[in-house]
Amino acid sequence: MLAYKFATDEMMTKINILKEEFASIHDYSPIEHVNSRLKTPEGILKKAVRKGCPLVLDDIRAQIQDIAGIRITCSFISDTYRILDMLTSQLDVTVLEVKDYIAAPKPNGYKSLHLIVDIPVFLSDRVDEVTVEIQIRTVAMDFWASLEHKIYYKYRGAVPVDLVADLKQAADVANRLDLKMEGLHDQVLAMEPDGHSETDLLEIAGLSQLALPEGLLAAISRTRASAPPEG
Ligand code: 0O2
Repeated sequence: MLAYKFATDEMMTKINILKEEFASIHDYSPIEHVNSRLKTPEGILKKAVRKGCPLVLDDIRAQIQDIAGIRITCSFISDTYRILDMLTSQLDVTVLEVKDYIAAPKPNGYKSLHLIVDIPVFLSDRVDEVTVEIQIRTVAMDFWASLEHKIYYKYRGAVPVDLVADLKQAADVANRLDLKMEGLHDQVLAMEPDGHSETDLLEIAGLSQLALPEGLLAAISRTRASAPPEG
């Protein structure tokens, strides 16, 4: 379990670096929230029994791929694929599987991108390749999945037919919201290609007369724009 904890910590560092880099350089982060969890030994055993996996450590390690789990929530669908590309292109990340439940949702309406990777964990006497599952989805998909998960557990899997139909309908509504928000986001981006107009720079009294790099002026302008009003 310790190796899974270290692997989670490593992946979380990678994801937080991407998040902070985006927020600082691009003034926007495709990542809204990140959280992680380790499956409990009881949860691992239950899943092993459910999947018919032999209760032997090596088999469990190979077949239960979400012992270490990370969930990334994004604002827009395009961001989920962007994050997937950024993580899968890192040299020390070995991609085992990508399950695209956004392009091909589960019959109940579940949508999410699942990325299963191996990551090296450097221990005192060896290097272990440890599997981590990363679920990447939008806020709307996450909202739906959390509620569906609660309902599923409340009814111990035997969810009444009406509720199943309502949940499917809610998943469709969430998808329409995602598409609408993405469309609005695209419109805003098309209006302001770099998010800051020329006049922003000129409004910085005095600074524009100095021979400062344009990028620095833009950064100062952004900081001022995002600062709360004085007084
Ligand atoms: P928990 O309690 O969240 O940990 P497979 O090996 O592909 O046959 P597996 O490993 O279940 O089966 O893979 P899958 O389908 O990609 O699911 C992995 C995890 O995704 C699940 O873990 C859930 O967290 C989530 N998930 C998958 N399907 C659904 C769904 O329909 N609704 C919700 N809310 N979450 C889902 P666990 O261990 O099943 O559950």
